[in-house]
Amino acid sequence: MKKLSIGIVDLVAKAPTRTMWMRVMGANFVSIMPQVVATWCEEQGHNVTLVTYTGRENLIEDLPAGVDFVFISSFTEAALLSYALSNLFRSRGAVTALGGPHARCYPQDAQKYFDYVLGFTDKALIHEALRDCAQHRPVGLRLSADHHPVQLPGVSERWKFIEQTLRKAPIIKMVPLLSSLGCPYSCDFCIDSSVPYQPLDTDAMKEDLHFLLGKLRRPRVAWHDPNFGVRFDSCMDAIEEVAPPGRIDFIAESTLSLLSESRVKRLKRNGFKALLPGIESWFEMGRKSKTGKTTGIDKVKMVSDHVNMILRHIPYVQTNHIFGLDGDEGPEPFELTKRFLDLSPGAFPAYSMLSAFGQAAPQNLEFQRANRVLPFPFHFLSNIQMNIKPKNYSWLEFYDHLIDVTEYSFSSRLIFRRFLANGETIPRWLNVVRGFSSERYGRIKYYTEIRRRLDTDRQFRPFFEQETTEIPEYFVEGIRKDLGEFWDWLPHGAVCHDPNAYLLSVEKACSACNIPSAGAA
Ligand code: B12
Ligand code: SF4
Repeated sequence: MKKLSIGIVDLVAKAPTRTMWMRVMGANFVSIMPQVVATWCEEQGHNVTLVTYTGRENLIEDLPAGVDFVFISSFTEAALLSYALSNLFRSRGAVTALGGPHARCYPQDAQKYFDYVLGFTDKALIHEALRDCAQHRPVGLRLSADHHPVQLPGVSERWKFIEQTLRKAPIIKMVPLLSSLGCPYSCDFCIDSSVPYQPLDTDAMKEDLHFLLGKLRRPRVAWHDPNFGVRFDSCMDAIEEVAPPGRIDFIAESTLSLLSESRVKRLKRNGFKALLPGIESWFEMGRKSKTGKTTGIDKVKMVSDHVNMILRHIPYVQTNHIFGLDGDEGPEPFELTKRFLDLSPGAFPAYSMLSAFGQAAPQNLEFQRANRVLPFPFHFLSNIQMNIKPKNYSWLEFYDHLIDVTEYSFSSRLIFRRFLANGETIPRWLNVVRGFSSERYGRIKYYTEIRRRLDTDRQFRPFFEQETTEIPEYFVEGIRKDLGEFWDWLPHGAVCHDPNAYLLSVEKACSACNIPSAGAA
């Protein structure tokens, strides 16, 4: 097979940016798969250049001239940048492929702009694409493995790609690892709601940790498992076997139901410094937070006790909450969140709006059937802009509550209380920087502007109320400004997408084989 020049671009940022938060933390938000794909390509003898884009790099100069094949890894919020880049590299003769969350969620749209759109990706799939290495236009080829790979290249094999990324992180340097894929829970809104839990080999995990201990004085590991610690004892046994207590710092996303006090103490002994449990709702998902059928203020108190217990042992706890769920009504969900913050001042709250990311979850079919999904440009879809019409709120009510709870959460008073409640220096200051930079000057500013325009911008209400699909100029202008020089490469029509493409594809498939489509996913 011909030796190819391969470029791999990991889009951590969605556009050029110089914010403090991205400067300090951007390089720590890289994905594992671009490094994995780079390793698989090199194994085949190809020349590989991996660029991690944190918003400051020169994407055109950093890839070699005359590159044959470009893989782009993109979240939906960076989809428009990825489309522009694909167009640019195609114009220079390259074949392009998209992978990552956007490719899994919106394959029908991405096919218009890429030669290949990859879903679940294993080594065989990458080899297949490279063997073919052909233009597929105007509609790209959709490829997917049956499931996630059963094994990934270890840290030693990925080291040169990891090391180049670590050099971009000025203060805090994290290495991403995985000990499992998928999840045994099935939260309706989640991309993993129907992906079976799949633990990875613990021997490989031990090798990774052992290798890191030989390379870094005090490694920091971010577990990218959707839900870390489902097989708690085998994971912790593996860590304890190779890493002396306190030699590695760990961060993990885990459900509250897995975090009993004895386990949290074991995590502490082994250097876990940050945990990100999902609370999601005060009225639903009790199994996940181990609160059973308890709801409302009683659930707030139970969860708060649990979170405070964790905070006694672990210095940084980010609690994940979702607003706009169909079960929510009136001011209560927002007020309960404020009470939770009063009771757990050390927790950093991360708010997501209910979002239907294309075909991420079967539940999205219901939203599409009910015609509740709005065609907000991808650039704004990052859990911050709700793209589903709320069931029990008008948009005005929803934004009023949202602004109120976010202002409360990131008021100087609460940022200060959080500072005092956090025990260690790095978590303390991270919370302050994040509170001011990304939340106060980022989110609150955005929500307030949307709310203001719902009253004053003549294009807003008709779009939000689904009387028109015409994207308000405010959003288009925002994209143009953000993308800068890449705007000129954005293919015609790419700002718009069909929010019901998933439903259409299911109905088409069902009519082709004559199976009734109700409930099909
Ligand atoms: C770990 C994680 C993070 C980590 C690490 C992020 C990262 N860069 O990987 C952190 C905490 C930093 C994070 C941040 C965010 N996240 Co996040 N995150 C996850 C999580 C829990 C696991 C993803 C994971 O690594 N899985 C393991 C990998 C191996 O599986 P996979 O992602 O499915 O990948 C498979 C294929 O997609 C493919 N593939 C993946 N990447 C690539 C790349 C190439 C080149 C190729 C060819 C193939 C390929 O191969 C894999 C194997 O089959 C998922 C939820 C979930 N349960 O999956 C959300 C998720 C991916 N995150 C999400 C979001 C929205 C965000 C944020 C925008 C949130 C925010 N507002 O800040 C940021 C964006 C960060 C960024 N731009 O990099 C959404 C993405 C939806 C979308 N369509 O964009 C998800 C799906 C959660 C959700 N809301 O449903 N996240
Ligand atoms: S527990 Fe987390 S990863 Fe698992 S299905 Fe629910 S939201 Fe997704």
